[in-house]
Amino acid sequence: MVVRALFRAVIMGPPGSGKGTVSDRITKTFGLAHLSSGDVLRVNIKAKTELGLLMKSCIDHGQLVPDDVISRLILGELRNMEQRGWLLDGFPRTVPQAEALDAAFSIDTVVNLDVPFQTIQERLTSRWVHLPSGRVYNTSFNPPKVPGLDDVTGEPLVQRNDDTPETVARRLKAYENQTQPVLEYYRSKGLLETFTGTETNKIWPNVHAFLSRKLSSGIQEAAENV
Ligand code: G5P
Ligand code: MG
Repeated sequence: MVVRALFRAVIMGPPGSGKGTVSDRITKTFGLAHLSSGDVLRVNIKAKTELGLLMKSCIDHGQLVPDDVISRLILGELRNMEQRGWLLDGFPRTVPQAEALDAAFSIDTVVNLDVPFQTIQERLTSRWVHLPSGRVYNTSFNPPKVPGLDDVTGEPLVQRNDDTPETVARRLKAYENQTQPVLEYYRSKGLLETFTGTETNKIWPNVHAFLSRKLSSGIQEAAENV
């Protein structure tokens, strides 16, 4: 049996399902590093890197960026995190990306947030983000302490260019066509754990209980193999 010292997980769900919000709670509770593909792309866009400039129009139009580009970028970031357990958010989003991840790393579990599309559309138009850290707010659900400013740094918050109603509709279409097959891919490997609901605060206790069990069984398994 393979002894796994480091816990490696993926979080999936449609745009606006709460991946960033739940990731923040998971990483704080379980001490995992968080890597969000969307955050990595937005930091590149803000810094006007060559890659950021090339990817900007894809993202602003609600389309996925090419598999080879994002796979190279994310796998490169993960290789710099070899010594840490991590939670991957927003990648993989297509079956070829899932295969590229599988070829490089072994995944312990995939947390899937199953939130209805109607719930999502209202959320995204009231979202504000702190770009350098990826911290996410919402004017009704999770407002910043001072309107328009990040709680930790006091820096200004911005709205994402892809949070307009038309672009959100395109992102949901891309999710249906390109990302839903990834759920089947992980289900067939016995890795998928789905959490259904319309409110993060109700979904979170179930995610917390599941990961607590999963992590403690991993520690026990490792101990039995020493
Ligand atoms: P991203 O950045 O990965 P999406 O579209 O997958 O973007 P997004 O929009 O970041 O996902 P989320 O992280 O699932 O959503 O959700 P969130 O930010 O936590 O919550 C959304 C809002 O709802 C927030 O304001 C939050 O406060 C609020 N909220 C949370 N829970 C509740 C609740 O219970 N109630 C209420 N009322 N509100 C709540 O990807 C962006 C783009 O990058 C490219 C693509 O172009 C993509 O469209 N990209 C990739 N392309 C190809 N391959 C990949 N792997 C790619 N990764 C990124
Ligand atoms: Mg997100």
